[in-house]
Amino acid sequence: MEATMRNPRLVGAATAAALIASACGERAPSIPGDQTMATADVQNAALRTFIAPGDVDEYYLFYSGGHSGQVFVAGVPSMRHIATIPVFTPYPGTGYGFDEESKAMLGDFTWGDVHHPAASQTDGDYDGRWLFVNDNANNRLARIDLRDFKTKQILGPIPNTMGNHGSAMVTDNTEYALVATRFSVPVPNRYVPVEDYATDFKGAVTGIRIDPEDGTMSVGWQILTPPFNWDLGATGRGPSDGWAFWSSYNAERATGKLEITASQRDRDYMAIVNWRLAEQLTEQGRGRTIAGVQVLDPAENPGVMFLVPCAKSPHGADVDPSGEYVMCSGKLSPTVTVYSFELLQRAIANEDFSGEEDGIPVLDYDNTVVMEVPVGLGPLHTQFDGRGNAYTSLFVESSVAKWRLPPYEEGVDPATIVLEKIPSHFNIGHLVTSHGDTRNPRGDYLVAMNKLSKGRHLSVGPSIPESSQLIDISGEGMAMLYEAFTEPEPHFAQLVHASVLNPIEFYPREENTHEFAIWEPGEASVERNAARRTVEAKVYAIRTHFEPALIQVQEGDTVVVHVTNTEQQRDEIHGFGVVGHNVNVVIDPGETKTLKFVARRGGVYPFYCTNFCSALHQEMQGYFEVVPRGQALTMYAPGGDGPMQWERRDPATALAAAGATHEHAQGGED
Ligand code: K7E
Ligand code: CUA
Repeated sequence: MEATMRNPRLVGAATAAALIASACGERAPSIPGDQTMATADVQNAALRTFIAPGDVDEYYLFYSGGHSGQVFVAGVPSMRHIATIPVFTPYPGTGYGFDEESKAMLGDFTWGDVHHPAASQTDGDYDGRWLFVNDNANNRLARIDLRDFKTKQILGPIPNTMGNHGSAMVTDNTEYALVATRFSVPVPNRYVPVEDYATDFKGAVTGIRIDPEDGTMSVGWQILTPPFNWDLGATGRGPSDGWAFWSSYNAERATGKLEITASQRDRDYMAIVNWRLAEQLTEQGRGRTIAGVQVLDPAENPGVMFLVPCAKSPHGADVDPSGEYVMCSGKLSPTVTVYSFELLQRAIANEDFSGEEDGIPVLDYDNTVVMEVPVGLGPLHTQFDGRGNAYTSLFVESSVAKWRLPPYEEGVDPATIVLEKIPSHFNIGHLVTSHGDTRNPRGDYLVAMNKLSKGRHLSVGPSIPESSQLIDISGEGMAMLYEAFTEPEPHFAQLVHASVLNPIEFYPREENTHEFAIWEPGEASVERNAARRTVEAKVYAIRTHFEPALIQVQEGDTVVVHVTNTEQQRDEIHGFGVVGHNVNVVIDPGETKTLKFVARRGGVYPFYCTNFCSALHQEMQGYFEVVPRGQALTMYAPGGDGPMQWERRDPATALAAAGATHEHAQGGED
């Protein structure tokens, strides 16, 4: 034990038991990197984060996978990775993007850029139904069903939208997911020289309507905006319910060297959008139809949108749990600008305007701001603990600042508002607290998602993982607990208490509505249409075989296979991979999936179960006989038309085999 403690490289990887056993060492162990934790802190951190084998975590952390196009799921406090949910990117691990159903959802794209997951809410708190995630790259929004952790819908590309970054945030009762453009383009998109950017390019804010029953997304309304770059937004709650807020950079309407040209002004804008009014105006037909969407021009629809100046080149916009305070982090200003919603409304009512942009009133700054909180360098995003505190990520300072929310006493020294800082390693982007963007933050954990981990892990060459650090915020002071690494690249996350979710363990057979599902081996079939050169098969899958195990087709045939995994038991997943044909579908218990390929080359090609399912998993295989052109098929009637004939397995033998391996694989549990 002593030897372990002396080797700083091993301390981070040591088990809690080892750390506790060696707790009485005299010197504090150092954690790799620049951070030194006292022995007592290490012990506390180990105890807080150690989840014994067989125990489960308290929270789900859903963090976006950035340009990997996925969502990662980890347990908190252990930070153990539990699942990857593919959304915009094919993922052979779950067969996503290989079956016809998910291929259709992905369309022509094989990647997306996921930044901001938003968990559905009821009465302003997570309800565990859906997770909406944006695609910054291809202007889409996806819905993941939290009942089975699967992507169910990809909406888009959303019309009149370029770069869906300011997205997704859901309204208090998930009436809408709101999205906004990062890039501006001519609307409708056509060629206009970029030198006409300031006058002829437009951004847009869009309300994506969510069906309250099944979560189906559709484009509701759209507001055309000046060509600012909308960064990120937040929805109102309580007094600010019905409103939404977005930060923007490039109030200069500049192009070219944006790092200079878009950083000229001392202030950019926050947008204040009355989404309920946008909904009403759209119902009244006040929009112009562009690319099939009702688009509102805010100049012609007063009241739908306002602007207010905010700290220079802001990044995040956030709303506190009460809904009374709205804030904008000034990336290039060491402050968070805090507004009172009441003062914003008063300025709107009194027409207390200091200017306008393309007919959109700009509210007076001084009469709406409560405080410029001097949080530190490079503030990006803010979350809350429900005890009156806010936590802002400081990219440049590589730390998290904890500060006090208003109301403030008269003449308060702004410096005293900032209570504490804790270093993060390094260059933190987003942070998330438990239920941190709801009415009821839980105030126990904070996860810092850092952008530049710079080797706080075993070296894996130049392509470096991202670091996420778990911070305890339950006490007076913040305490670093744990550090985990992921593939690129988490931006925002949702930290949802496990009690909110109730995922299924398998798909009940009665729910399977797939047209070609089968539940008995006798229903398995292979049909060839000689004239159309197609073969369509219904395949039955169960431990430890496919029925049929041999499918004969003719070279050049288009082959469609519907595979049903007839298991009704947790974790009995089967795959169907076809060697040499770039096909692998994975079918969960009770699920049916369709795969399709063209049998281009004569020969014999195995198919096999790709998901280890039982002691006889390796035996779960079969063959495609691809009979060369001009050679007669032998398993069909002359002419190669109609049903394929084969000798079916004796169901009794099959069941016995399945039962035997079942016991072996499951240790007798049923
Ligand atoms: Cu700050 Cu796209 Cu929300 Cu990344 S964004 S960090
Ligand atoms: Cu079925 Cu492996």
